[in-house]
Amino acid sequence: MWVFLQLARAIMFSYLPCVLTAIAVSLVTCHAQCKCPGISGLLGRDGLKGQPLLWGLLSLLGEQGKWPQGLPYSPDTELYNMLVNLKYRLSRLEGVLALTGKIREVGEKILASNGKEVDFASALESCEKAGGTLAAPRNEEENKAILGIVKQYNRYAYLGIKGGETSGQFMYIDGTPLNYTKWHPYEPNGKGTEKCVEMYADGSWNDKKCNLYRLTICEF
Ligand code: MMA
Ligand code: CA
Repeated sequence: MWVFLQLARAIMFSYLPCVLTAIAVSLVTCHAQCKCPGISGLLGRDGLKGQPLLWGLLSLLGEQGKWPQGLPYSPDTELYNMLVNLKYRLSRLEGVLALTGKIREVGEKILASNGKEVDFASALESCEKAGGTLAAPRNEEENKAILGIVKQYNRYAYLGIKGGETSGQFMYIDGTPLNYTKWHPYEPNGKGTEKCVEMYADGSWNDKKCNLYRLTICEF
């Protein structure tokens, strides 16, 4: 009911042209899969800035009739618009980077390679310098996404997994135990002499010495 009252008020206060433009723009901007937020994207557009009534109406309707994820109602329209607009711009940037093969998104992870083949320590260092770490698959889906990059460059890659100094057990870089493995048959076979792990071109893993040159794939 409140929605309709607001809508009536919006029309009365001659927001109608703006609403129509908003709908038109959303139809044009929203592509097949509609990854971009139609309404929330528009909220950040200049045309709708500083129009609390319309903003309230649109955000009440939300993206799928819900509040935009993680953003509580705030009377601070400018700040809210800015955040929603940032989310929208970020999702477009991700679209560009994914389209051009610069990144792969899997769940919450973003995967990327600099295309360089270096030893394990250098690979890890360049990932950390960029604010990430070496990619370590935690499930089949992530393993497939990393494999996609291995195939893209046609190079084996070091994974963010290491054999422990004392236990010899393989762990993630942060020292936590593996919750998923994809060892190639008869691997790991290095008996502690191969402390790093490489991904083969079929996505399976081999324990391997750390001083070889392997593709750097980072996760963020
Ligand atoms: C190499 C080396 C090992 C791997 C075997 C598999 C000969 O050693 O890559 O890590 O386990 O090949 O045959
Ligand atoms: Ca091995």
